[in-house]
Amino acid sequence: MHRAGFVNIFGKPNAGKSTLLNALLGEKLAIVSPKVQTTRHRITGILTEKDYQIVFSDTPGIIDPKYKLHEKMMGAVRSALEDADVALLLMDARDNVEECLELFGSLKLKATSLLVVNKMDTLEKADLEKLLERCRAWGKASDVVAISALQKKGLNTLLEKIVSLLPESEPFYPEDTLTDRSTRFFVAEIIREKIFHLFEEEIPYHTAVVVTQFQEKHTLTKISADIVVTRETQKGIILGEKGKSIREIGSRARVDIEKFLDRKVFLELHVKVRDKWRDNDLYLKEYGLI
Ligand code: GDP
Ligand code: K
Ligand code: MG
Repeated sequence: MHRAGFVNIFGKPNAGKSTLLNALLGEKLAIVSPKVQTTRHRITGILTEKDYQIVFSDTPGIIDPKYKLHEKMMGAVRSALEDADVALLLMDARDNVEECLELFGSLKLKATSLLVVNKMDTLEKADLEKLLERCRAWGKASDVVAISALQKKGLNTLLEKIVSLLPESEPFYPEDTLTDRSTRFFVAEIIREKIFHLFEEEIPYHTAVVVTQFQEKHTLTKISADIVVTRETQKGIILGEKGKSIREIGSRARVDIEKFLDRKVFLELHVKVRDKWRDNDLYLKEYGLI
């Protein structure tokens, strides 16, 4: 019998959704950083084995609709909620368990769910046992699983439980499909990840990355990208003294893009100022955010 279905990963910012998706797929699909709200888009990763295919989605963290961008992100969370076969409710083992369970309960899920306690590596055995007992007593999920996405522990058990909850179905995608996202999208995400790693506080949240040129030449791929910010002062910060910062973004990003494409890359970055891009539908559309 062949099973196939859609599985969405929910959880508060920093629960480890992107790390889990990457661990399950074995590729760096979703960017990971310790900052909240790193993930702006739904990212799909497809795991195909002989007798099952799972289409995973990482959803943006659940947050306040403060800007238009946030409203769109909430829309993505809701649409993910509605079309999953199985929802993974992911919590950080160190978070307040009652708050997490209340949040998950408030989603009023119709889909079958698995309560997944991530970061089990951070707790002592006895504390973990106590936490799992509380989670089992909750009763709103089909099952409870403890994992460490970072250390790749408990993932096989998690996969077995997911598969057992999927409907009988033919695969949805050809077996060699890893994602429904374009290469350009991943390139932009890799550049955005470097900005998250290099700059403090506000800057990354005011930044979008758009790949403007992607050309496969004979021995290398030539890529140009715009880093879009909202103010001149931010442009100055991204550039850095004598262009030092943007060169650093470029060289770090190039290393990862070359790994991702398995090709030599020539990367050119430009900074553009676009006042209030986060509140402008046209820009959001251009950046693929809506
Ligand atoms: P997301 O916001 O839910 O997508 O979370 P990320 O995947 O970006 O992870 C947030 C942070 O938690 C990163 O610093 C990860 O390295 C860390 N993290 C994720 N999974 C684990 C885990 O199993 N154990 C530990 N100790 N840290 C983890
Ligand atoms: K994060
Ligand atoms: Mg994420």
